Amino acid sequence: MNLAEVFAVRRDAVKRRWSCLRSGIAFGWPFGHGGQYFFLYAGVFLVARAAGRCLVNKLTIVGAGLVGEAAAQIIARDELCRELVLMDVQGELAQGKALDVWQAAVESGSDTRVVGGSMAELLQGSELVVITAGVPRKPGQSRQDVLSINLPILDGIMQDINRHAPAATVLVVSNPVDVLTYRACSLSPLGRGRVFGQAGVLDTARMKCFIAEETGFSARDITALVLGGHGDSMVPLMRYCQIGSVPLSHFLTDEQIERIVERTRKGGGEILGLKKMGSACDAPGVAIAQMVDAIAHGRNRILPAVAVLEGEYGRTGIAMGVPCVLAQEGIARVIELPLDAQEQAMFDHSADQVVRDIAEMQAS
Ligand code: LAC
Repeated sequence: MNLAEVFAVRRDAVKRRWSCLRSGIAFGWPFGHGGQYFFLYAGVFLVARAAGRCLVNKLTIVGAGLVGEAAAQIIARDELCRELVLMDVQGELAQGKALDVWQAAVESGSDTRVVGGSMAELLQGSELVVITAGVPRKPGQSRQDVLSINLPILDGIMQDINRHAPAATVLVVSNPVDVLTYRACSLSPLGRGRVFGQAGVLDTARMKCFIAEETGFSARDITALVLGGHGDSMVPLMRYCQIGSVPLSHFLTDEQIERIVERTRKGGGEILGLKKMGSACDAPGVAIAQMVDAIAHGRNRILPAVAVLEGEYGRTGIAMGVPCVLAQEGIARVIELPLDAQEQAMFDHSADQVVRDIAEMQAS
């Protein structure tokens, strides 16, 4: 089902409930004002629910590993779609996790249905597909080191999407995410607005966390921004970070800020080094769910996303983290921020690394 059809379904649901509301008021008439008001309030509630609930009918997460499962839990709990599919080459594992996630969601009062399996046909009718499949890096490896394993996996998934869910918006999460997003976009007819990646929401969350730790202030009041490739050369833009609308430099010294920048750049590696058996999964899961929420509700949020650049920041033929307007249709706009000379140099350094990684992918 494409988005226009989803809207048609929502419109019909609203219409049906509106007509029930009118019949309810008529039915309540003989019971006096009490009866009418009861049906009026119940009807308004149902119409509002029909209009405002999740706009995604079917969402598939390909890859039922720890990140896919963490994202699934939030997506199902928050009813961000009606039907959630967990797909994995290990079909029974996906089925088991789907049951577990579904039962947890039911406990939270959610009506999202969750199914699992391995068959590509499960993608049929998906409006949004999140790709988390592939191997995570091991301690000491860079994200690019898992390219040779994850590239053929992504290629196969894109083939399945093009066959079974050709109109689906695609959110790439598997690493190396910049390279794989570029690849996915080049394999899809939908363009960069509908095929993009997640990295910056996670990197920004990490930076907010470190700023909260260093200052002792509530993370709620912290706004932050990380651009560039999802690697150790990512670009935390400290000039755009604020706490309660006050620039960060008001509270922290240059040395403290530099420490936060370094820790953010290596945030994924820090967790991997400690866990040893696997990389981060909970925060990436929340980051995915935030992007899905922005799409499902058409919120027009400004979030960093891995986007194919078409001249922005002086770059083409590359995908990397930039601030975007995330709307119902996907990326509605890439926001080009004015960078000072130092920021532009950091951005270029990060972009050059991604260019090398993409060249390696193309040569393989
Ligand atoms: C991280 C991996 C998931 O940054 O890319 O934790």
